[in-house]
Amino acid sequence: MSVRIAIIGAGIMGADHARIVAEDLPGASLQVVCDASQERARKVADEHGAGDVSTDPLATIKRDEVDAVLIASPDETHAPLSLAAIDAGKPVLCEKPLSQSSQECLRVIEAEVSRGRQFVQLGFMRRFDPSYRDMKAALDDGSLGAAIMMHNFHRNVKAPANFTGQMAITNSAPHEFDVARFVLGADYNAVSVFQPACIDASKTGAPVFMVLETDKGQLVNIEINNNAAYGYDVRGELVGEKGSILLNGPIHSRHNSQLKAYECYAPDWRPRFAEAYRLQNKAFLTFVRTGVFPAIASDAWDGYCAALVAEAGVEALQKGARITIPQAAKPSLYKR
Ligand code: ISE
Repeated sequence: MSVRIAIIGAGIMGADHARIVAEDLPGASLQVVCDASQERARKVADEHGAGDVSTDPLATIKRDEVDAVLIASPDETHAPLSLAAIDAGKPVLCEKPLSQSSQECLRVIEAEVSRGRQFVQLGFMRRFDPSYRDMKAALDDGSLGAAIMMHNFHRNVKAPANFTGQMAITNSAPHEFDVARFVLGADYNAVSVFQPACIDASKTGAPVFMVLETDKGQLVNIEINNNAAYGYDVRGELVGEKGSILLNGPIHSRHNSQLKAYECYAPDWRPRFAEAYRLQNKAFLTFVRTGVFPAIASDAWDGYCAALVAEAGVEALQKGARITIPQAAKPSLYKR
């Protein structure tokens, strides 16, 4: 039996998930596309052969002919819609962040704990990216020695008009908060945030530079630059006592022209992380079928941990101070 999926949100990520379900997910079918704009939902539904469209997310989640839900609507709807899916007893793949508020993440965690099982797989897709997985494997097999530092660069071409300096921390950097925590197998103790003195910090997408300290004594630095102009560029290097490992993006070709050789950058994250999204969504399908939470996927607890860092990061930026990150006790449901 095919797993019937409802996609909530038909924007840039909803459309991409609809394409993945339609083209790359044998065993899944696109049942409904739901969006506040009927026209946008219809466009995505027609492009990817969905059975129906809707403008009501809560009714969509409850439909009998929907087995699982994929949430790709605006950030502030992620937690309320995840709660609705849990209430309906349906597994959900929710785009990151789970919430920008750690308290709201806790409500999702409480809902799962009270039902005694996990429903929410969180879309921190980088955990499935082959280059980050190589990084984690190199650390786990001992070839790097103990990890000391992780350097991260996250650059977008141009920040969307609504992007504030705060969103660099609450919307973009959570990818690094999560994947560095995953690779290092560590939690964070403290965060400091800097901005170059030479920039206009009030400008949409102004860059931030963050330094995180882990509970294993490592340093993780993250540059977020959402107005990098030249391309979508994510870099990372993990430095160990015996060596280091650098991420490589998927580069399929090299151009030779006018005495130059060059490679091209993607305009946004979708091509760079296409394989990660595909593998993540495949893992979600297996989760829906078997009820076994995917071993490497992010869950509601990981979403909570990312939100704690984001909150501390915003405070660190506002106060210009190093902020300690509260440690919380993980419920046994999330111990893997
Ligand atoms: C965006 O929301 C994403 O999730 C992308 O993966 C990330 O690269 C970008 O910075 C975010 O704004």
